[in-house]
Amino acid sequence: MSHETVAQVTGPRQAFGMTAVAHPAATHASPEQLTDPFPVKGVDHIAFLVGNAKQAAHYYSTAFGMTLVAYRGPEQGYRDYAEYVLTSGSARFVLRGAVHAAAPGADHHARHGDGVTDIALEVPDVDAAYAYAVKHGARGLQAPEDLTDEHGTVRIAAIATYGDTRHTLLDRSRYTGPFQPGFVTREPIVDRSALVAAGAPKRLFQAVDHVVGNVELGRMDEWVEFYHRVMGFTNMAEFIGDDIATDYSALMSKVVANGTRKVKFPLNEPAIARKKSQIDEYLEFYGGPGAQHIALATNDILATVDAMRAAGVEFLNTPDSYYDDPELRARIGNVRAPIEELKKRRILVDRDEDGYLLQIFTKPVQDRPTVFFELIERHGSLGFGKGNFKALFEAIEREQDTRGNL
Ligand code: TYF
Ligand code: FE
Repeated sequence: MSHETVAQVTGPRQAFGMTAVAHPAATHASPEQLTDPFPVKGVDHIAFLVGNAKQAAHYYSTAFGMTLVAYRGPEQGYRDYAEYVLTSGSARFVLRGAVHAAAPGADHHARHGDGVTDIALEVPDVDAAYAYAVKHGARGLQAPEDLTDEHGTVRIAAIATYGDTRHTLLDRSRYTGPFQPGFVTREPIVDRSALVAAGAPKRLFQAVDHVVGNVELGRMDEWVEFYHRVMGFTNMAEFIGDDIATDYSALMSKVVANGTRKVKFPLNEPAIARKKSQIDEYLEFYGGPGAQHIALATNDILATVDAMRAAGVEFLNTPDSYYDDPELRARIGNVRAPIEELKKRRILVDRDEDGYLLQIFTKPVQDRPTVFFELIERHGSLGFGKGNFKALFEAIEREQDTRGNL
């Protein structure tokens, strides 16, 4: 079976699903809002619950080049958690750790280990978004409320998604503080100016490109339907279907995206194959559905990989044969770096009708084989690297084998 059958791409912009409905309250809305039932500006932040947020803040500063900008904890009268906010371009991570045994919600960490609790979305109208979602069957976790301090107001609400994961919906357009009311400004842990003077990039990545969810066997289509119904998201054409899932991928995948295609959520479910699916492994070790990987958009993947490797981040390996394959070389044509430079770093490359992309995947970033990261540098391509799925899944399986999944 050739690579081309892995994902049947009929044009990345082609979508089906929701009929566009104007929101009744959107009287002064832009033309886009008038046709988008659930306007979203982008991913506001990703919140992680971790065992030790102080050390995680160090890791994401030293290894991912992120900048600590804000904090809240017991010092601010916030009794249960310490929370560190780090940014890199428009990407923002909130790292939260319980500071005592009875912190409400801290059992999430005992169950799941380090993981993503919240994929927060910035929306222009929190009340409209929350009302639309709940009306269409979302479980409301927090009704809209204002958080206010001397820097202004953040309006915030939250709905549940797969597993114990939530989507906070927030509007920070009337807020000038470092993150949210209650947080104080913090100085960076790493002074990048010295590194930049020595030739390191200013930032290792600029944005969150997509966030992938793993759900249980047979439930992917329900979650695709959830995002259609509750948030007006539509399918992107790239998917991994039944026909090829059992051959080597051991997963099925569909991608949903918001009206502007800025927010992209691939959803995976396990497929029955020769070995235990990587998705089953995740579900077992995470203790249920959750966020699997976060793709970070970089404009210089070569420099970023070099900097992260130098800081000790481990990436999946890709065999020499991948780069020496004449079929790949012919299909890829000219990309911005010599293929030898990509090979040296084990960076994957894929091309479709819109352009090409460069990508690489880390190994899991905690003891459990659960959450990992992707770096992606896009040059026109809006896809997810379908031509790389075979090489990628073989690399993931080799990694699974080291844990005894033979
Ligand atoms: O997000 C994607 O679809 C790609 C490919 O378990 C991928 O990054 C899909 C599933 C998976 C790992 C990577
Ligand atoms: Fe991805």
